Amino acid sequence: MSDGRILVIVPTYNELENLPRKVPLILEQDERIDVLVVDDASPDGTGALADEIAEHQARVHVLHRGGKEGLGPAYLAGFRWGLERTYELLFEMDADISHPPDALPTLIAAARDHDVVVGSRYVGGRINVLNWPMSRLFISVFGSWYARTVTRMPIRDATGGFNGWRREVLEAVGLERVRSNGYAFQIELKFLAWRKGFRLVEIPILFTERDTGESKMSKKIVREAVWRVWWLKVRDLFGRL
Ligand SMILES: Nc1nc2c(ncn2[C@@H]2O[C@H](COP(=O)(O)OP(=O)(O)O)[C@@H](O)[C@H]2O)c(=O)[nH]1
Ligand SMILES: [Mg+2]
Repeated sequence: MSDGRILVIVPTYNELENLPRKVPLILEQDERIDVLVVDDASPDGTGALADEIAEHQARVHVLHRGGKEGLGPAYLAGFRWGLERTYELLFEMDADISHPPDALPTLIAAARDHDVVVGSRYVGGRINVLNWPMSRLFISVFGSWYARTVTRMPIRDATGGFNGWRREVLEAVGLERVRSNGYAFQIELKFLAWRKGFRLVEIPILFTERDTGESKMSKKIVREAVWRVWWLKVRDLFGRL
């Protein structure tokens, strides 16, 4: 990363309370940062609130989509929006409090000599998660182990959603081939970058469960991740990446 512009993409679905808290915290981390909110027509009016924030803050942009299509398609739309402009580093980040904005400067600095910076809950010999029930923690830790074992990708937090991508990575992986929708989306994108030979690094972050609003995690999202890693592996074996 040189002095290039940075885009932090925040997908939203019913995040009325979280969004206005989160956006200023992101912007204050670095003056090169712009925020793009990608809202899937949230019934609670998050999209309209995002427009209002953008009206008062030139560094905030909003992409409205027709309906809830999942995290993957929302991020793909956000990445395309950023790549059409001059952003050099593009981040994914939840609208809730779970991904700490004050980790951004460390992640941005790490992107100077890496292509993908992964905000990771599971490096440094610790599990850095606060306020998750054991069941959720188990799914996440087991899921990361499972993804790592099946794909052989040396990333401990494969499903994590707080990641920064240098523009060249997103241009090289071929976003049009990305199919995953939920957590599998995070695994797929990291896997593609890794297989293309890009340099990934995990930086420890402390993940705190949201204090307001609802998680969109579902059994369907977990089921998708379970079969997708095999789909990735097979596609790779047949040289179709
Ligand atoms: N645009 C859009 N955002 C979504 C969708 N599903 C989840 N999100 C957002 O993606 C982020 C992560 O989802 P979240 O429910 O926090 O999942 P969790 O952190 O795994 O519990 C949050 O900012 C959500 O509002 C979706 O279908 N479309
Ligand atoms: Mg979340």
